[in-house]
This record gives sequence, C-alpha cells and structure tokens, in this order.
Amino acid sequence: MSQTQVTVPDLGGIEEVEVIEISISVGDTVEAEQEIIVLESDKATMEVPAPMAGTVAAILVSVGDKVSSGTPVVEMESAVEQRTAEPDTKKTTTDVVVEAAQEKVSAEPEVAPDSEVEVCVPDLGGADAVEVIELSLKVGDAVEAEDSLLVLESDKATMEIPAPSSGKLLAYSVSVGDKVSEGDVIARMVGQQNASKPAAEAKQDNAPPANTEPVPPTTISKPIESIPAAPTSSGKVHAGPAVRQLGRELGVDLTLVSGTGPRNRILKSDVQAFVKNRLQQPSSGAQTMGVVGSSEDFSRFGAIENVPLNKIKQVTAKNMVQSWSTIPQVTQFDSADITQLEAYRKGDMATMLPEGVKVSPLAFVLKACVLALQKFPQFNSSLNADGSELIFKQFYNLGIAVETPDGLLVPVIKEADKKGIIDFAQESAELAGKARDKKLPMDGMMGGTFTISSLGGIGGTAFTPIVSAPQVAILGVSKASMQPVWNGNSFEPRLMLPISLSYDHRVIDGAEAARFARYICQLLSDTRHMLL
Ligand code: CAO
Repeated sequence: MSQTQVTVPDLGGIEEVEVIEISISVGDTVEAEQEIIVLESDKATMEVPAPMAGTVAAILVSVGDKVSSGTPVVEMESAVEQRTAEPDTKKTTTDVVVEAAQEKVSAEPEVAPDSEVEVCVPDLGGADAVEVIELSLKVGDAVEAEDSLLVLESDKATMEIPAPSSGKLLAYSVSVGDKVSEGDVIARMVGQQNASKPAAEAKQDNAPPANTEPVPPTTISKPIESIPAAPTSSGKVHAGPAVRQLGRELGVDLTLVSGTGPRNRILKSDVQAFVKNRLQQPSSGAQTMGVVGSSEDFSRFGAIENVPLNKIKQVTAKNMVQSWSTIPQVTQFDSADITQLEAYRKGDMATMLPEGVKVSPLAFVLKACVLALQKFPQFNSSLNADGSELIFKQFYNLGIAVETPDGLLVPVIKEADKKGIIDFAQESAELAGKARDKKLPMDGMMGGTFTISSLGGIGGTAFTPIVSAPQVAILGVSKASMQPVWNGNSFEPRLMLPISLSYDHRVIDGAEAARFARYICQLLSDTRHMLL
C-alpha cells in the first residue's frame, strides 16, 4: 500500500486559486481521473482529477482555502505504485489548455471604438476540433469585456471564449454542435473601447502575457463521444464540465438552475437539488409531472400567446407521460369485416330499438371487448407494484375515451360483462353526455380494467392509443370504410373496421395480442358469435 500526495497542478502563472468544491470524503474509493477537488479563480474553473485509482486517506484543504501550484490537497492510498501528481514534471492536458487559453487572453488586445472584429478560436493546446456546446448570448446583446461569448468543449476541457472588449454582439458564425478548430471565426462583434488591433490578428501575436488569468479550462474524465447532445440554451451558464455533463445526463436546462457556488457558479449539488425539487412539487403543474416543455423564448421569432392548460389537460399530460415512459408498448393493427353488422344495425335492429336509443358501432365493439377479455384474461390484468405478480381482475369495467371541450375524459362502464348492446349504447351515450356537461362524478372515471378509444366517428385509418396504466391494453377504433376484399374468386366490396390494439409488452406477448385482436374482429364480423 503506497501513499500519494495529490497536489495542485501548474496553474500557468496564476498565483492563487480558491477551493470551491471537495467532491470526495475520507475513505472514499476513487477511480483514476475522477474529479476530487474543484478550484476556481475569478476567470477559470479547474477540476483536479485523481492521478490513480485508490482510497482517499486525508483531505488537506477546506472549501474556501486559497491554494497555489504544488499545494498538497489530498492524500491517497493505492495498492499499486502510481505516478504522483507532479505538477512541474509533466504537462497535463489541463496545463496545456490553461496555458493556451492564457496566451489567447493575453494576446487579444482591445478593439477600436465601433470597429467590427472577428472573434476566433484560440490555440487549443493540441486539441484538433472542439465542439460548440453553448452560445452564451443573443445576437444584438450588449457585451462587457470578458463576458463569455460561447463555450467550447473537448474530451478534456471546457473553455469559455470571452469577449475581447465591451461592445455589441453582431453575429455568431457557428451553432451549438458545430466542431471548430483553432483560428475558426466564431463570432463578430463591434467594439466600443480603445484598442490597437482586432482579435483575429491578435491571436497570432506571441507577446508575453500581460494578463495572466486564463479563460476557464477544466478537465473532465469522460470522453466527449459518451456525452449526450447538449440541451440548447441561450442563457449564460456558469458551471464546470462535470456539472454540465450531469445536467445533460439528467436533461436539466442549466439556465434554469440557481448556482450557490462562488460568484453564483452552479454546483453538482445545485443540479441535484433542482431535480429533487421538481420531483417533489405537488402533482398538478405540468413541470411536476415530468412533462418537459420548452424554456425557449419563442417571442424572439414572432408574436406568441401563452394560454394556461386547464386541470384536465394537465392531469391527462401527467398520465400520458407516466404511461408512455413506464410501459413498453406495442400496437397491433387488424380490421374487422362489419358489412353484416352494419346491415343489421341499420336494418332490423333499428326497428327494434326502444324509443330514443341510438346504437353506433361502438356498442358492438364494447360487447366484443368484454367477450375477448373473458377469453384472454391477461388483457384484464395489472402488474403488481414490483412487477413480480400479475393481478387478474374478475370484474370487467370498460373505460371509453370521450372528447370534451375541456379535454379528454374516460368514464367507465362498470360490470360490462353483465350488459348487452342496448345497455352499452345507452350507457356510453349517457356517460359521454355527462362528461361533456362536467357532470361526471369522480368515481365514474375509476376502476377501469380496459379502455376503448373510438375515433371512428371522425376518420382516420389507424392510430396508436397509449395504454392507460395500470391497465395493460387499450383498443383504438378508426373509421370503417368500404374496401375491396378478395373472397377467393374475386374482390368484393366489404365494410372494414380498422382496430389498433396497444398493449403492455411486459404482460402480453405479440402472438397473444394478434389473437386477441383477431378474436374481436371475428366477433364483429358475425354478430352471432357474440351469442355463444
Ligand atoms: N366507423 C364509421 N362510422 C362510425 C364509427 C366507425 N368506427 N364509429 C362511429 N361512427 C359513426 C356513428 O355511427 C355516427 O354516425 P351517425 O351520425 O350517422 O349515426 C357518427 O359516426 C358519430 O358517432 P359518435 O362519435 O357520436 O358516437 P360513438 O358512439 O361512435 O362515439 C364517443 C362516442 C364518446 C366515443 C365519441 O363521441 C368520442 O368522443 N370520440 C372521441 C374519443 C377520443 O377523443 N379518443 C382519442 C383518445 S386519445 O387515445
């Protein structure tokens, strides 16, 4: 077991930096390259990585301490002899980038009043191409000298490119996601300070540093290829690469996170607190439901109007997100020949209906569904909380999706196994009417075991309804239409009803779903089957 002292690497001329984050505790096991300490000057953030895998034996500094190149910060124990973090013997990538950035800052002079300048990518310290991960300002923004214009990221460093002078941003020449190399023009701005020459020329200037503070380069341990695409953001974000990476992994727009670090820098704990807070908010607002909308300011492109979503739409959104994100669902399509059914419905049946009762194809579909659920009970089941058991329900309650002016409601026809076609027609019309008149009691929408969503009165050939958790399947019904169907000798015009069965693939296999859908089609194709 050997002990290694981790020291502050070469700070490229900066005398002192502040310890702003200690990412490990004594006793922690760390991987080589894992961030252990974060340092910050007023211009740069630097993550000090572990030089090897091992255990943290002692932490020699506290948050707020000022440290310099070579200051011991951590003692680590390693089973294997490792190199120590000798700041002066080898140049780390960080050092190179720090120095490169430092050269760049020092080399960039101020610009002449109202002169237009191009801002270029500085010396990248050996990195070929780096990605633009953030445009920090909006075109037309007033800019102070040293304000971050944009953020570049390689597999080892994040670098903010500061404005060479105060002035106004005229244009960006790049977009988020673009790869840029040293010397590429990234922005144009008009300067308003006394100056000697534009930044594009200045970048080739090798004059010794006048300003020894580097722009923020920091090390990250994960290759850029493994980082998901950065969320686009127009706001300025003050955060290190590890925090930016965490934000991307969690899908957090860092412009919405308040930083509690020095100079409002966003820390990992801020991102974690942000996510926790979002998850803990009351279950009403769209943002609390995992319904992630856009934080983009669309008014930049034209007139907009913000209309609050009503309660029904917010609850629907929550349920949709919950079902869509938790259920691996597949949709099986089929079609039923309802030529005979429709002839009967519009003919003999119409003459036998009680006064005022109107029967649509939906009543037959409801009846066919109950019979299919009885034959295939797994479609009338739910998974238990830990997914270890299937709960078979011995009651049949059918939900019907009803379009109302306020949004989608799903009243439930209870004890559907005890009902006939006329019951279904009457009850679905009554429930749809109550739903539209806002007279549906809360328990009228509870206890459903399977749902039918019919768009047949509107049109369309197929759709993919979303399974409503904890149910495991839903049947979508589209508009029946005349189709040429081959009868073995010739094509016959038949009235075909398209159905779309979405199902929870954890509970139902594809073959079962195909059989279930086929069975419904058979029942609808010959109404006599419904008597069996
Ligand atoms: N194919 C062809 N015609 C159909 C049909 C079908 N599959 N289903 C209904 N029709 C006909 C009806 O026979 C009726 O014709 P007539 O006016 O000539 O009698 C007409 O279309 C209108 O029917 P309807 O929609 O009023 O009645 P319904 O019983 O079929 O449906 C209800 C009732 C409440 C389901 C429906 O009004 C509704 O709200 N549908 C929208 C559901 C929805 O939004 N689903 C999406 C949820 S997201 O997955």
